[in-house]
Amino acid sequence: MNDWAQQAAELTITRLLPRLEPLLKDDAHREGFMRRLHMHLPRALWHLHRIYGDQFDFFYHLEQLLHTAASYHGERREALKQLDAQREADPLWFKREDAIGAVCYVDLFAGDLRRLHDKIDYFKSLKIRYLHLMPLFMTPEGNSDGGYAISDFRQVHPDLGTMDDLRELTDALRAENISVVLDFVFNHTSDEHIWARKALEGDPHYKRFFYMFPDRTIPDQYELNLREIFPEQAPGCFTYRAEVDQWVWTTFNNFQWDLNYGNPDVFNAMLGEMLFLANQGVEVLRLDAVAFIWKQMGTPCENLPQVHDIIRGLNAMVRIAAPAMLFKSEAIVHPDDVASYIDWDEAPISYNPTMMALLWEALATRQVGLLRHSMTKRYELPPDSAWVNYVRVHDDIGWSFADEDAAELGINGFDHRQFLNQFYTGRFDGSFASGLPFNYNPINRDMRISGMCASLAGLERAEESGDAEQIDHAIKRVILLYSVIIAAGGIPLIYLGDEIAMLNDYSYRDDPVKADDSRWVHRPRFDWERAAGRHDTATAQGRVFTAIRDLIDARRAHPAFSDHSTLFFDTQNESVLGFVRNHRAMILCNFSEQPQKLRRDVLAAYWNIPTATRDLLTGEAFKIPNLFTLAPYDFLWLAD
Ligand code: OTU
Repeated sequence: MNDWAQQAAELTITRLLPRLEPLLKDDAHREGFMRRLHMHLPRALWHLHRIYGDQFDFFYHLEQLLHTAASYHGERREALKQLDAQREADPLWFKREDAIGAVCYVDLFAGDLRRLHDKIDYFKSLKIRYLHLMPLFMTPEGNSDGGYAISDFRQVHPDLGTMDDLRELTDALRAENISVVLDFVFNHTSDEHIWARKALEGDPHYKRFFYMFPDRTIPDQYELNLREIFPEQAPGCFTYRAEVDQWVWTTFNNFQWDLNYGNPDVFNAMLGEMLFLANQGVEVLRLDAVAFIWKQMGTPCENLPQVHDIIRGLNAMVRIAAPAMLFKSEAIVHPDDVASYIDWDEAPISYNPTMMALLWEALATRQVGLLRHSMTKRYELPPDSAWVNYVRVHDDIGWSFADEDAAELGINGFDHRQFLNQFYTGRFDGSFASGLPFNYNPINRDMRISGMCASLAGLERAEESGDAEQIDHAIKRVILLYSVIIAAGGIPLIYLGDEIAMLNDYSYRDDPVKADDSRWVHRPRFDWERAAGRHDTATAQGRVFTAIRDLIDARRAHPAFSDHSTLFFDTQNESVLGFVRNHRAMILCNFSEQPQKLRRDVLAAYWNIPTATRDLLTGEAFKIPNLFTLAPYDFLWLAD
């Protein structure tokens, strides 16, 4: 940004103000809007000019954008404007030790939006502060990619309720200090979205909302460099539509049409959808498949620089109109690219897919080297941003660690991924895991893994064999992984069902709509009967639930767990992960089924050990001996 953008923004405001006046005149919060307009428009203008500056009617588009921002601000309810003020005063709420997250499907967890009210006590029992509800909008009948093919961003799927229900729910959750997170599926719409339908009718305005080609010439050129995301169920990146005799860009399934952000009308329309959701009380938007939103011939069309301009432009506009709303990026890509989206002015929070994948890698190998090495290099973020750490979500596990990180330890990334895939599909001798392959690509032998946390951690096999020690180990593995994400800096995200150790659900195989997508194996209906046993520590669900609840309580009780610093270090034991939090707490986690020895003098090199240390999980004093043992899959949280 420079003086030019500053001056251009001021000129734009002066010029367009008369046209914004009617929208703002009854707005009690006009002043705040104007203050933020002066503050953020230069930024918006700078980024938008980089991508749309060569359009002859650039300032017309800018006027449209300001119009969109002012009108949604005008419609924003008083309660949400108060929230705006609150968040402006305390923007980093998501970095506190009480920032605990959870994610669930409305239908699978509660039935519908109204019945979700009855589950608020359950969220409260886990001290949830951030609740991601999986896509809940209108979709085509049948396969809708689990809700990620949206036909109308302003209509709740009738099976789940109405927009009024959603608003009521966000109000009820906000009253309990729970922020609602929704997906913003903005790389594509379903082919039943009104824009796609108009395009199919041949409407030239809406044809430009998508990428449409008269024949295969250009698609073939693009495809030379494109990655297939779903090579099994949706090979290729383009889909022929006879209605218009055109090839449509469809990165994901053939019914998911990529939006064309080269067209500023798309940017403006999507800003409107975004602000509409903000006005329903949504506080965080998960930017789905963010890497893919800009295309350029001769490139893989992922993580291009223009993607950042678009997100930063949207960020600036949202700051003006609905500053309580935050972006979270969903980029399951190379760790450098994951990091490229994380910034206060872009996406302040982001999934941490590298840590997720490497937690599973460490469990399989019983070695924490790669996890430690990658996290030492990559954990630190700009101070006003945070990771969302997770063990499982609704998607597959992709082994998206950096090959160069692996090579630095003498590990061949390709071979290691082959091993991990064998291990987690249970084909590797001695594996404890029951996972399923997801989208094997025979050309590059790439594959991802589906499965519930507890099944991948060995509970399913152990229960089948009835081996008590194996059952015990499996339960401990689940708890161990959650202990890492709950202790680490950022928002720990519980994939609901994991906390009661739910297992794989193979019933999707009988449903023709789901059968070819193994991710459904880890999207079971929440088992409330199993949950009823969650306080009984003689059961698997009881052990996992109480452990996770206690970890959350321990985290909330100590300032060492706000997101300030998380320093990974070498414990001099290849099976034990160690990290120090805010210079005040030390976490030690044994990733093997063997007891592991640790030395006080090694730990003391990374942590100025206080005279009186406490085990935060038992609450008791713990004097660190010169040499001590961590039991199989055990962990310690030590602090002053
Ligand atoms: C996201 O994930 C969603 O989380 C998926 O559930 C959707 O199917 C998909 O977008 C389409 O909307 O391919 O396997 O590299 O991997 O964005 C998961 C990033 C996915 C992609 C990721 C995508």
